[in-house]
Amino acid sequence: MEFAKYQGLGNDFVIVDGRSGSPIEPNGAQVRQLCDRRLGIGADGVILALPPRQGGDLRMRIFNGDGSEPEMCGNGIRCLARFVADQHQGVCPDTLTIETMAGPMGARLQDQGQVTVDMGEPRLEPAAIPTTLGVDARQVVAERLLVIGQVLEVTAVSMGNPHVVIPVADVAQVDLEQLGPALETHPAFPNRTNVHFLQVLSDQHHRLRTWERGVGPTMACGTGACAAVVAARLLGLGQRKARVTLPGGTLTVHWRDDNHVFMTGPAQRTFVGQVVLDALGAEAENEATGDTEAVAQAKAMAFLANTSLDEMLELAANSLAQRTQRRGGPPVNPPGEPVPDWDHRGH
Ligand code: ZDP
Repeated sequence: MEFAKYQGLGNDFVIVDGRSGSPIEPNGAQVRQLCDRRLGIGADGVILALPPRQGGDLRMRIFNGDGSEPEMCGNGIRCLARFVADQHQGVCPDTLTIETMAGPMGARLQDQGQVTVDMGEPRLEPAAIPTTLGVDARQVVAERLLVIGQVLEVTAVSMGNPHVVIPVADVAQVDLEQLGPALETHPAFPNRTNVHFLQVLSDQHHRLRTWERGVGPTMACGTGACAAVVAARLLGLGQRKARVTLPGGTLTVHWRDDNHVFMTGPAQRTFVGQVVLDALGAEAENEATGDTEAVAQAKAMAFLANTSLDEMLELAANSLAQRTQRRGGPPVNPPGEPVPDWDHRGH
């Protein structure tokens, strides 16, 4: 199968052209392996270019590295627009309408490898995120949330996909590996969420560190940069137009007065090649369904993040008691009583 690799600020994607020929439908295991930097090609996600359904130029599907399918992807859509332009031998229209699960997005090819995307309108209602925070509110701004023993003030924005933004004094001090997954899988976000820590450099320039849903820490997140500018504005920390500096570089975001968010940044082809799909079947054979592992992992993370040590010990004790009783052994002793030596009775 032929593929191209593109990157935008170090957020990298395998792009497969499914605009002609038979439809392609990768399973979760195949996506994970394509994204694996040793067992496959290596990428943060896989993007499919597909024929349009609603009068656009093409349709985009995107998969995260864990095999899950998000609604939208900002860096990915810039990469896809550049991919389409690179495929064109002759003149390519400089504006493309790309259909996504979050609606049609307009992408304009600019000079010097830059692409501007009309990312549509942010959604702020709790149900649109979705989140259980601020149920009766119109928006979720600086809501307090307990995450692994810390109270964080989170602002939630949907750019088609869910984001939470947390202002901090210094993003370098944030323990992303701990807080990222705990927030991603927090029960307050039923579809999980992308997580961003925001440092205000000025009212027109922010620094962002991202933990992406279904991926982990990435060099950049386009939808996240848009969500961050919207959140900063809602919090009174920034203007509607601002630069956002991510580990991989800087995007320009403009939340216009007509409520549309425009994002400008680079997109670049890094290589093209062929991948042997037969070699990608191995992991798939060991799994009943593509999503099982991702979902199980998310549940485990949520459990770990949101269960106290005492609760875990109690659960473990209960489950030991149940298993012991199923095996016909004596009930497990309440704490403080001596443990009988029943294991030698032929178990
Ligand atoms: O919403 C999600 O699950 C994200 N991981 C999708 C990918 C977002 C992306 N990094 C972006 O730039 O918007 C591609």
